[in-house]
Amino acid sequence: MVVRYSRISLIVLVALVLALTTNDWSTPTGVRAIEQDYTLSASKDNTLYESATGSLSNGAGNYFFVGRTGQLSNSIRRGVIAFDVAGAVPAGSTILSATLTLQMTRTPLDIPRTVELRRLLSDWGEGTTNDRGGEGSGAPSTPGSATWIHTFFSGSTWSNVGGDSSVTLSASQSVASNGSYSWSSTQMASDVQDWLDNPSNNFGWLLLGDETVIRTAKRFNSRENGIAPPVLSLKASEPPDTDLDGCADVQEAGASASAGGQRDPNYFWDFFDVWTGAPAARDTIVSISDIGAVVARFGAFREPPPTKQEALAEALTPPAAAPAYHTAFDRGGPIPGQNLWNLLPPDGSINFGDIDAMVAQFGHSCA
Ligand SMILES: [Ca+2]
Ligand SMILES: [Ca+2]
Ligand SMILES: [Ca+2]
Ligand SMILES: [Ca+2]
Repeated sequence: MVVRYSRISLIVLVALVLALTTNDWSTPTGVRAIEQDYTLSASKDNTLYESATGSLSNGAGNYFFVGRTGQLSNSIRRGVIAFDVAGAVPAGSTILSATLTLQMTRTPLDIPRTVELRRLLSDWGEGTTNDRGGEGSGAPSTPGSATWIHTFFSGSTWSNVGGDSSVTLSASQSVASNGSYSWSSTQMASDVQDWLDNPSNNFGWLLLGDETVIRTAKRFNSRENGIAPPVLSLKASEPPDTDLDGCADVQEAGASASAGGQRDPNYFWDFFDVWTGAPAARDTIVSISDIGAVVARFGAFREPPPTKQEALAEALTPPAAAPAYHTAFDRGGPIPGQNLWNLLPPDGSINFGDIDAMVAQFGHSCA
């Protein structure tokens, strides 16, 4: 018995040394890229009403406007709208497409007019102004309102009156009579990607109508409108999990160990989340269920220990019922010189060392 144990230990040691020296266990088997759909409501919207003093706004109104009214002066209207992308889409995702859908509900003429989207380059406020009636003329600006000259009434101003926007066109759409209209382009997807990756750059879009002649105005339902408010529809691929251990690459690179961080995004064995439940699944949290599942296979072993290819292929496959040996429930103990929960690959035996390893990761979550 003693002899046999020593032989296993020797094999295990050799396997570990081999694993450490070649680092061959880290080879990823694939990249997860699951597509998800997101539907975002606007976080703020408003109208910039042409006014040299910035006296007008309508952030809490039911509508916003683009183009020009029939007024002889101060007829220009521009819409501003933003969406909290980083609050809705997981960090590290790739934006595949972006579509803005607006309901147009009033226009003096059904003539088609081009409505452009351009990225805003300064932050701005919604304020609390709530115009009455058709809302085409605006109402007195309240503190924090975006206006023709203000980003935030009355202390902060745009660099350029009428809003600071990108010279790059994000999208354009012809808008004629009342109805639903959508804007979509690769530039919009790229805008949204930047807002996800750098939320401090997210000031939304400026909406520009035809400002060459009067009576081109188009009125759109705002986020305060109970009917058909603005919607930003996104398609995104989830952040890659190169080693398929359940923690996204960006999570593994993070600082918080309990949030999946301080790990290797190319190494499967550093997150000890095992198959639990029926149907068996890895739920991306190391919980009491995981410890129970290891305990249920306590004492199971395989001799000789699994090779790299066997171990990884098996770990990614739902297991047969306990107490059979299965590599997902096995680790080789802490990696020398690293945190207790940074673990070596399966050593072929499910024992106290594995329970210790799991306890060291208890509560760690990549959900
Ligand atoms: Ca991973
Ligand atoms: Ca990993
Ligand atoms: Ca789990
Ligand atoms: Ca083990």
